[in-house]
Amino acid sequence: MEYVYLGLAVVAIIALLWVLRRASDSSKANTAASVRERIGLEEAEGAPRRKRRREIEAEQQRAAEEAQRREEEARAKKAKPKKKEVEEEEEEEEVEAAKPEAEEAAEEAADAEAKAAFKEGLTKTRGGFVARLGKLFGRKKFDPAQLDQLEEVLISADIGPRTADRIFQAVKKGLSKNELESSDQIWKQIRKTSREILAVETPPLALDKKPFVLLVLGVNGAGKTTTIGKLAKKWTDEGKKVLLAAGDTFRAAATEQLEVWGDRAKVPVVKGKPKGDPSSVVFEAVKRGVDEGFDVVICDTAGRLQTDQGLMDELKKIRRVCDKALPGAPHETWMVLDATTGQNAISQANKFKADLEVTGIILTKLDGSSKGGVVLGICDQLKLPVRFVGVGEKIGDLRPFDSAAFLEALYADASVGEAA
Ligand SMILES: Nc1nc2c(ncn2[C@@H]2O[C@H](COP(=O)(O)OP(=O)(O)OP(=O)(O)O)[C@@H](O)[C@H]2O)c(=O)[nH]1
Ligand SMILES: [Mg+2]
Repeated sequence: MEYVYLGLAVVAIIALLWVLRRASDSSKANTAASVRERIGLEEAEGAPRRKRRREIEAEQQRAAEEAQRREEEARAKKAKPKKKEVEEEEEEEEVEAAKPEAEEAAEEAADAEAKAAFKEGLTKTRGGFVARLGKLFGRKKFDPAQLDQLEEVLISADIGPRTADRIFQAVKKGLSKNELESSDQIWKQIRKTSREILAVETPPLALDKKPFVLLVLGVNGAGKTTTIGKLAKKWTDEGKKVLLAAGDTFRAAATEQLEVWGDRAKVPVVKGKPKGDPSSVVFEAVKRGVDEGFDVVICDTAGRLQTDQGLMDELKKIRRVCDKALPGAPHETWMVLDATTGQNAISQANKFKADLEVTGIILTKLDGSSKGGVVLGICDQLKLPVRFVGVGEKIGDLRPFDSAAFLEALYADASVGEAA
């Protein structure tokens, strides 16, 4: 009996142990899940995964949209550039077509402006010897017996006796007996000869030199400093970097006068000491022009008479010093002549030219002169090109010399309509 009880007890214990083990297993599983849930592990690991998946999906969506957008753009571009290209081509064609037109219009405007300026500037000259010629050849038919009067008028024209004779002989010997009876033919011959006289060889300005050095000289009060101011403005407006040299250390206030023009043209001025050596001012200016990359250096000088040997030698020294500072400089030496002085200007220039290798002329004060015909004498006797003409005291009153416009203006009242 004892053995039966013992057996039952063992079975009961085994059954109990089995039940306990099952209970323990299920409790372990529940606890782990709840703990993981409680500490948020499930959330912490699951959320990013879900988030990444969402992000990946969003990225894929964006990529698809981007690809579609690019494709649409590419399609649109294929159609658009054609239109754009056509428009651009059309625009280019229009610009090309408009360019010569614009240039032509600008040239015409400049021509008209030059003609008007010359016409205005030569008013007094036209009222002088040209008016007297007009009286002589006023009628269609001319009496050759009056030919001597033509010589007289030409001599009084202040163009120099040699030039007066050249024109006179061209009429007298160049025309037939019949032609000499026609005022129109005589006017034609005067114009033709004047045109030949003005056809002086004019080499292009070497403004491409770096810097282009210009020496300006002439007698007292001719208009050197004023012209330098006008040139500085003109070339600055054309985009050049201009420097001025106050080489007139002789006359009190000459440097200040140049500085005033420098301010107006907005260009710097190299100056020296009063009564100092003008050569050293010019040397310093040319050196600075080279070192600082100026395009143009214009050197003013003191006014002097061609008869003053000391002052003429000073100009020679200035020239030598220019060449030391920049071999080849000065590239041009321009003589400023006052148109109101008439043929005196020609004899002055002859002496300067012989001593100083003058390469060009600037004729000032044409606006106030009745002796504008002196241009004919200058070109005929000096064989120097007239580069510019001063037609007033203001900074813009400078015109490039245009022989055709000049002759047209000079003989504007002549009876023959044909352009000179
Ligand atoms: N009407 C007129 N006057 C001018 C012209 N050019 C210069 N002048 C005047 O002429 C006078 C003399 O001009 P400046 O430039 O001082 O002459 P300059 O040759 O430098 O004189 P110096 O330095 O004394 O030798 C001034 O009163 C200028 O206004 C011009 O084209 N027309
Ligand atoms: Mg001066």
